[in-house]
Amino acid sequence: MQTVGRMKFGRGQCKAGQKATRSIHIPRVSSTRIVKIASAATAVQVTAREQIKSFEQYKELYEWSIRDPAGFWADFASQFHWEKKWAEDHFDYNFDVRKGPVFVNFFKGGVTNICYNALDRHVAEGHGATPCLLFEGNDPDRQKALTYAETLEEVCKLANWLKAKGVKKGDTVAIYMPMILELPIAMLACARIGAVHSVVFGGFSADSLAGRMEDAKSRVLLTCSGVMRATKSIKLKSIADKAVSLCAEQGFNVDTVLVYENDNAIAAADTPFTPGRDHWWQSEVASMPSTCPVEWVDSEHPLFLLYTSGSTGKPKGVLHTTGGYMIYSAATSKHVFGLQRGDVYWCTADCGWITGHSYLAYGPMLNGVTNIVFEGVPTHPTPARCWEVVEKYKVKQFYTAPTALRSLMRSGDEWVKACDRSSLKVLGSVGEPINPEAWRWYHEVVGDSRCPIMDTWWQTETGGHMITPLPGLWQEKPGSATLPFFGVVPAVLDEKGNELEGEAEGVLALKQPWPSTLRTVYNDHKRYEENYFGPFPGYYFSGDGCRRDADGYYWITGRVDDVINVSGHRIGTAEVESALVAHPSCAEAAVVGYDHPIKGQGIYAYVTLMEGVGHDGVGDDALKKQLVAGVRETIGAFAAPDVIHWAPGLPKTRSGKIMRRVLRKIASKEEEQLGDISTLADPSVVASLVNLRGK
Ligand code: 6R9
Repeated sequence: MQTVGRMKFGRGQCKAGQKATRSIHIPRVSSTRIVKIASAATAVQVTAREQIKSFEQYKELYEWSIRDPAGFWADFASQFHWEKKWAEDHFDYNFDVRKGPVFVNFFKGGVTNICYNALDRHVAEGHGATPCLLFEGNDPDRQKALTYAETLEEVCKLANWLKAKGVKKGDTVAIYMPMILELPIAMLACARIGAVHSVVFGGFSADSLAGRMEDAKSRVLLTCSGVMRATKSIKLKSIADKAVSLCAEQGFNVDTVLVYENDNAIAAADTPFTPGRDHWWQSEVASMPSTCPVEWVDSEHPLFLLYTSGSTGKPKGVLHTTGGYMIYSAATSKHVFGLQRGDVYWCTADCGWITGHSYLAYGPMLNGVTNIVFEGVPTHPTPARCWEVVEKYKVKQFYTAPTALRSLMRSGDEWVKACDRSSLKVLGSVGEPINPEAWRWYHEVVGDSRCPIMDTWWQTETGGHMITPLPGLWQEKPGSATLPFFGVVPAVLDEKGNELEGEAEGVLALKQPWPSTLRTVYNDHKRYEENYFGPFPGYYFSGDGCRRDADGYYWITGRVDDVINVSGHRIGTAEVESALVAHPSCAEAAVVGYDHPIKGQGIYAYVTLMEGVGHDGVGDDALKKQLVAGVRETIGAFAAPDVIHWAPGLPKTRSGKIMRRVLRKIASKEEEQLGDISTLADPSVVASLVNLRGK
């Protein structure tokens, strides 16, 4: 592992692939950081509103998008409904903290509504009968379908219910639900009335849900009785109740809870219910009027909050706004997946993560496609499940995470080959670097060597794809996200913030805003500026390392901060450490990532016990179990450490800083490559830690 300044380079999966047929020159842009760019008055020959047919066309459009973002994005936005058009100088920004507060505006002066554009617009254009949402249950016999017109009615009913409960424009609404149709419906209902949704992934614990509701001041919570995931039932409402009590203990009252009865998992009779505060979805929402006027909002009106992990303990509430997010999620969905109205598209991500926001709830519906909402897991009842769903609905575009592919790949090719996948045209990957072996399996076995693979690099903060291939327009290389999308100007920086040209390795930063740039960290603009714009003034700092090869292709090498990526889920090591330290026997904890064959990275936790606990700082298996259970309780099951390593002492510098580099080497059994450890206060700690491996 290489060290650049304070930052560590993560796993290097960036083996050079085959030579690309063409190389691309990414134009440099002006270094002026405070800019106001008016729309170009020149007549435009090309447009990104149509399908893009050649690499030359991409290059032409890309150059336009960088030279004149205001004009380029206005052209794309013109196909949507705007109650009021944006101003001529709708785009301005400052990315340089030295010059004043960081801000980004797109489509300033414009007034619109994303729910209107995702639903009403299609109905108004005569596509109300097109299937919009297809539900595929955990149990393969459970399915449901809603057309665009029916989805609109459901959204309106819920929007009316929310209004009846006093939810107003700008209020935040927490959503803690499994992958059932009511989840995207709830998101759209909030957007319809200008409320800001804050979806909390159904795998999070009561503590995590409570922290998010409190931070966002969400007085209304939409939830569900429970869910079946494979053969396991999860009582979501019980967890939600605990979260509401935790909020009350902190003096914050969640006063309205709407509960959907998911009776195949947990019936109403088995669901805790507090009359007055709680309401049953099926009985109250169904009787609401099925039309609801749209709340027209300014382009920069907040659309949603989504909490994500960073290098410090407290998750950040990433805020996205309406107009820019709408246009960027629509544009990336359209071009990256080649979407056309009526296509059957399937993204396996949960709406609790950004992928489920941009590439399930919003982007695809803005394009009028048919979206599958999958409640289950890819291996239930058998590892053929995904391919059976592909065959059943004739899925054209399929978007999933490398961790799912690695686990399916292990189950053998026969599950895939037993199903008809001839409908597939485009395959996508997201969430973590895809190792070339999984890439090839995806391409050759799943896609029968016919379908291009879109390895999409992006983040909660970017709201949409940043670096990604476009189908068939240039040659992919297994493991590379390839080239930037329109409007995206990547830069590879050295540790001092110098931009590296040509072939280079460093940290990945972005030089100018794209429409769905995060606008702030909720209630903490200072943290936004320090975290994303502080490390390299003038740039958005991604937190990822990358390499650019001779063809200009980007290879993401993993996080360079204290964030680990487990099965595509971002987890802050500091969050796991504070959950471990909450155990009365734990004096100190240090968490690092290590290579895991299925999850990409696993969680490796070093634990120092309190004086008098265990023998010579070594505990027993029961204590390990308790520590792991504590993390499940505090964060959620997906953050449970894979390994607990007893650490009577941790490798610290004389100033008391833990040398995580050393811990990573010991976790990956590479202690012979420790490098210089002379700055350690007590170098003998290393040998004693190595001796305790597996204890
Ligand atoms: C969309 C999403 C973001 C982090 C990101 C990076 C990793 C995502 C990737 C990828 C390599 C890809 N990441 N896609 N790394 N190749 N195609 O996952 O958002 O949950 O915020 O995670 O995930 O490390 O910084 P989020």
